[in-house]
Amino acid sequence: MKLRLPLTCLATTCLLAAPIAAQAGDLTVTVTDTAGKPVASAVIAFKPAAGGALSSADRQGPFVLAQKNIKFNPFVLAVPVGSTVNFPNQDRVNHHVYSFSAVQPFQFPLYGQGQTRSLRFDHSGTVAIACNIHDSMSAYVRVVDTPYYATTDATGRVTLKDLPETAGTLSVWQPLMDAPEHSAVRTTTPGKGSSTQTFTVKIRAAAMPASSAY
Ligand SMILES: [Cu+2]
Repeated sequence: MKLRLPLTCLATTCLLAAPIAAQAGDLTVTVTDTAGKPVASAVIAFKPAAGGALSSADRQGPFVLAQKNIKFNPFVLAVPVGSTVNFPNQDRVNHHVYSFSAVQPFQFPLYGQGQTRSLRFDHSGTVAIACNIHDSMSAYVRVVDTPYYATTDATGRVTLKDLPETAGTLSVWQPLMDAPEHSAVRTTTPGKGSSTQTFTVKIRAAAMPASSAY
C-alpha cells in the first residue's frame, strides 16, 4: 500500500496526520551469483512485520504470462495474492498450459492463437508452469503476500519504492537458486531516503537456459 497524500495539504501537516509510519524511501537491491554476475528473474519482496496489507489497486495488474515463440514470457512473473493472471496464446500452435504445484494446480486444455485463459492466484508461494505439448516451455508464477515486490532484469537490480519505515523481512527468490525453497530471507528496516542491499546467491548454472533474455 502506498500513501497518497492529498494535493492540497502541506507536507508537514500530512506527516503529522499520517495514520501509519511515514514513507522511508527507496531500497535498491542487487542480486549477483557467487561469481559476481547479475542474476535475472529474481523476485525481491519486502514484507513489513506489521501492516503491508494488499489493496485492490495492488491486484489490478494487468498480469500477463504469454506464450510466444514456444516460450513463456516472462520466465518469472511475480503477482500479489488474489491477482488474476492472463495467459494469452500468441503462437500459431496450440498450447496446453498446466501446473502440478501444490500451491495451486490447474490446467488449461489445448487452446490456440489469439485465445486467452485466466486464473486467479489465491495462495502465496511458487507455481511452476509448463506446457503439455512442448516440454521445453517453463515458467514460474511467484505469488507474494506484500505490495512491495519487484523482479530483477538482466542487470540483477530492482528498486522497491516508497517502502514504509518499519521492520520487516526482505526476501529473494529465484527458481534456480541452490537454497532451501530457492529463497533467502533477512530482516531489515528500510532507512530514510535511498538505501541499497545486496544478495549473493548460488545459482545452479547447469540449469540456466541457453538464452538469458527471459
Ligand atoms: Cu506449448
